[in-house]
Amino acid sequence: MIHINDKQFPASILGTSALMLCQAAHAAQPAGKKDTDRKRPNVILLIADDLGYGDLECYGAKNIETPNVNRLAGQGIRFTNCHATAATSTPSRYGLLTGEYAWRRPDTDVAAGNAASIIKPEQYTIADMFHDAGYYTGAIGKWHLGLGETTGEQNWNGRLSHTPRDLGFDYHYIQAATADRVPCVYLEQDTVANYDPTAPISVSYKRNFEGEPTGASHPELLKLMYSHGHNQSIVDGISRIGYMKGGGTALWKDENIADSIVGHSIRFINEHKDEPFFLYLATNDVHVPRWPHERFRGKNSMGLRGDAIAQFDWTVGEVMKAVEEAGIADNTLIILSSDNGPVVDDGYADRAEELLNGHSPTGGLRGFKYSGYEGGTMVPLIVRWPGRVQPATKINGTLISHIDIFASLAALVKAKLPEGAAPDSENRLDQMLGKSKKHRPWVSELSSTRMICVRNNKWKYIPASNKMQMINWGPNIETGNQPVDQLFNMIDDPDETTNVAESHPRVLQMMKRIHQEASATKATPSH
Ligand code: NG6
Ligand code: CA
Repeated sequence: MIHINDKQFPASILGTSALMLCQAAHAAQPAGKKDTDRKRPNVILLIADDLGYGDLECYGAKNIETPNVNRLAGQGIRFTNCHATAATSTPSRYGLLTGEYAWRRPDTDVAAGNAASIIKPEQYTIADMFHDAGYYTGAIGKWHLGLGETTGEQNWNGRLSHTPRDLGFDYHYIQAATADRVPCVYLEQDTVANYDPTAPISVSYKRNFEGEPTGASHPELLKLMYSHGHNQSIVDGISRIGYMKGGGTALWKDENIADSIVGHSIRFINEHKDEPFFLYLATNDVHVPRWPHERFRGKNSMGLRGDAIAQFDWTVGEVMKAVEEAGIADNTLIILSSDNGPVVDDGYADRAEELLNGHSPTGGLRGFKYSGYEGGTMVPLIVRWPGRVQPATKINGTLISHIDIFASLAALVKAKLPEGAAPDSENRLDQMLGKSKKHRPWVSELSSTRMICVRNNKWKYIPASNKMQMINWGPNIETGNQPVDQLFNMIDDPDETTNVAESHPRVLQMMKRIHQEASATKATPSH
C-alpha cells in the first residue's frame, strides 16, 4: 500500500472535498465533483516510441534540432538516469500503466495487432487511479496492449470489448498496436473511427485474404521497402506485419498519423480544461514505418528517422501550445519519456543507419532497443510543471524508473490505492519533482529475450545466459546475453565495455542478491 506524503501537497491545492473523495477508491463520483477541483493538476504523460536517450537536442543529439523539447526542458527538469522497465513496447507500457513488472506475466511480449487485451479489466491501472480521483482520463495514440477478450476474435466491424474504457480511460483514440501492424485504423470509443461500411475489415495474423497483394508478392506497389519482416498486407503503400482486408476510408495515411494524434489531443485538452484530466499521449513517432508528413522532410541530414524526431518535437510544441492557450499551463504537469531505447533499422529500408552522420541515438550507450544493455532501456525523462518544479534543472545521475510513475502520481493526487494495485510501484514523487536526489535502490530492466537485468547507482548485473547473443531475426543488436555473469561499474564505465564480474566477487554476490529481490519480491496480485 502506498504511503502518501502529506507534506508534499498542502491541502490548499486539493479541495477538502477532493481529499475526502480520494480516500474512497473505486467509489462512484458524486455529480458535479469534477468541477469543484479545478486546482488539481492535470497530468499529461507523453510517451514517445523508440526515442533514444541521445535523440533529443537537450540530451546531446547531433544533426537534429528539437526546439520544443528544449523549451519543455528549459521550463522543467531533465533527468539523466531514467529507465523504462523493458526494452520493447508492450512490456514497458504494461509496467507503466499497471505498476506491475511485465515479467510477472508470461503474456506481455510485443503484442500482435489482434492480441486480446493484456491488461485485464479487473486490474487497477493508472487510469483507474486518476478516474477514481475525479479526473477525466484519456488514451490517445499508440496502444499496443491488446484489445478484446480473445485473440483473433475481435469484431472490427462492430463494438469491441476489453478496450481502454474497461481499464479506467474515459476516452480513447488509439492505434490497436503499432503503425507496422494491422489493423491500420484508429479506434475511438470501442469502434473503428471513421468506419467505412462499404469496406468491412478482416484481420488475420495467420494467412492472407485471397486476392490481396502483400509486400512479398507485390514489392512494386511499395513506397517504402521493407528490410526484414514487414512484407505482409500493404496499406498506404507500406507493407506491414499481419494481414488485413477492407478498411476503406477508415485506413490511416502514415503521413497524417502525428496530425491525427495531435489533433485529438488538442481537442481533448480543450474539452477538459475546466476539470482535472489525465492524458496518456503515446506518439507513433519515432517507431517504424517512419513516414512523417512532408512538412518535416529533408530539414536535417538524417533522413526519415531524423524527420520523425522533428515531427515528435512538433507534437510536443503543439501540446505545450494547447495547454498554454487553454490557460492551464501552470496547472498541468507534463511528463515526457520514451517506452524503450532506440533502433535504427527496425525492418524498413529508410536508410536510418547510413544517414546517422555521427549521431548516436543511444547517446553512446551499449545496445539498442531489445537489449539488456543500457541502450535498451535508458530513456529521456523531462518533467515540466511551471511554478512547481525548478525550471532548467538537470538532475544528474539520480536513478529513476518508469515503474514508480504510477505510485508517484497517485501520491500527487492523494489517491488511495486498493490493496494489490500497482504492486511494484513506489512513491518517488519527490524525485520526480526534483525535491530529492535519492537514488532508487535498484531498477530492473527486461530485455527482449526476457532477461531481467538489474542495476543500482553504481553497478549493473546481467545474469549468465545461453540464449542468443545477437538478435537473430533482423536488426544487428546485442541482446545482452552472455554465457557468463556480467557486472559493470556504471560510474567508471557507463557504456558497459568491461565485465568486472571475476575481479569483484563480493559485488557480484551483492548484485545477485539484488537480482533475487528484484525478480521475486511481492506476491503477484490477485488477478
Ligand atoms: C518487431 C518488429 C519491429 C517492431 C517491434 C516492436 C519485425 C521483423 N520487427 O518484431 O519492427 O515492430 O517488433 O516494437 O517484425 S515495439 O516498439 O512496439 O516494441
Ligand atoms: Ca517501442
